[in-house]
Amino acid sequence: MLGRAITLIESTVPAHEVLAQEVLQRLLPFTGRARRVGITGVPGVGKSTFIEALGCFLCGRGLRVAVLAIDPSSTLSRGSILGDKTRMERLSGEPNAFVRPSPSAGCAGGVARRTRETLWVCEAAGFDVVLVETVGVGQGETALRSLVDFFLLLLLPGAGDELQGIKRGIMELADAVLINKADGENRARAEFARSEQSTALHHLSSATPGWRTEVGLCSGRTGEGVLDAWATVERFYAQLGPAGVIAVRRREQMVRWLDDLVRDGLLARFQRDPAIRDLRPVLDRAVLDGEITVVQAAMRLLETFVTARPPEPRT
Ligand SMILES: Nc1nc2c(ncn2[C@@H]2O[C@H](COP(=O)(O)OP(=O)(O)OP(=O)(O)O)[C@@H](O)[C@H]2O)c(=O)[nH]1
Ligand SMILES: [Mg+2]
Repeated sequence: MLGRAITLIESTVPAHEVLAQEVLQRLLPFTGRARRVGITGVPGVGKSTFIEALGCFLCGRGLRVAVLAIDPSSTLSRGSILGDKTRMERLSGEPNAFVRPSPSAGCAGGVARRTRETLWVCEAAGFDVVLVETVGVGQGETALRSLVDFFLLLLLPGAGDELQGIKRGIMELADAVLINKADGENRARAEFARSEQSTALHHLSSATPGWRTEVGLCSGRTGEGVLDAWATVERFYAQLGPAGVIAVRRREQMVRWLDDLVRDGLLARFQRDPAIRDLRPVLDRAVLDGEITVVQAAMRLLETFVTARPPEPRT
């Protein structure tokens, strides 16, 4: 049932979209009860392995765990979805776990279009923890940050910051930074990376008011540090939950999402408006020929859009 609801939500068939929103509206009262944790890092940093270790640990504690793995590669080769799934074989076999790979299919930033709603459906289905895995590729982190409470950044020991695409902006989104694969020969390098990142973080502002971003070590392979990582998440909720910080964050996320949807929707309508399509090349030329200013051209386009537009046919 859960899988079918998510498939409905991911559908781009207009009739499905209407039905999906009806389903979501009814589920809304049952949402909001899970720990929402986002996990990101460069390809191969060990996100899936870490999530599997964490997920199994949480299931062992009697918690119900949903994993939404956003799979950007599936836009190119649809087969890779299954690749990721098999990599969480152990967790997928847990009766209290639900692993769902979502193709990000052309979505900016590698976060699937419907991840937020899928997360709500998982909450309504009674999951205590929702873990969202996404590959860190620039915008992806910001998109992920906008739909989780706690944001965990995994780093590799020894790889240079540039190689890992670590930018100040991304460090500032994290509630915890873990140097992963801190096992075997990597151990010493991981220790070094930890102290480096701790120092770097001192100069950055924290992602969540009232919370200092922590840097730790872990190994998804051996399971070391996974328990500590979860203890950090629990401390985060214990410390910030009663203060209302998480509730405020969630409200802000909703309002910002509404803004985004309206803006995207307006832009899409604008771009496919027949009058705009006719006028645009004419104005482009006029601007380039120096006949009118860019501001004048923009005003004409907007004026045309709001006045001369027949109502859209319903699809
Ligand atoms: N030594 C060591 N290797 C690890 C660890 N975790 C993962 N690996 C290895 O690193 C590789 C990538 O692991 P994944 O868990 O698939 O990494 P990922 O970040 O999910 O990768 P993408 O989903 O492709 O972005 C695999 O070959 C793992 O066996 C770890 O804790 N220690
Ligand atoms: Mg993965």
